[in-house]
Amino acid sequence: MRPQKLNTDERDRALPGLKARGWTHDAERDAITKSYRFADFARAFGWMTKVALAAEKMDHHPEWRNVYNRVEVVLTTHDARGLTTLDLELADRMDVLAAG
Ligand code: H2B
Repeated sequence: MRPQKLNTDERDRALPGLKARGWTHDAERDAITKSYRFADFARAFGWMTKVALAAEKMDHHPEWRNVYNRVEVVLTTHDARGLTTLDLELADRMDVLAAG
């Protein structure tokens, strides 16, 4: 079973921690977004490669855009039309991998 869309309480509990780590909630899409900045393109793409492998294992994939050393990420669960625990997990993985 794929996780269900977070309810209001679950979302309100998750968001403060995410906001403290640089994530923003897009209420219209019920998505979280973050812009990562790395030293250069090689670091940015190296991180994307690690995230891609983790995402594939989770069968949960980011929407993202890379311009040189920046990666803009949007996480939401398309099947649920909003945030699920999969997005929280992937956000954690991304931040851990970005920390090195
Ligand atoms: N990624 C995201 N972000 N949301 C989904 O709903 C989703 C996904 N669904 N990756 C998965 C793949 C689904 O399409 C496959 C068939 O499991």
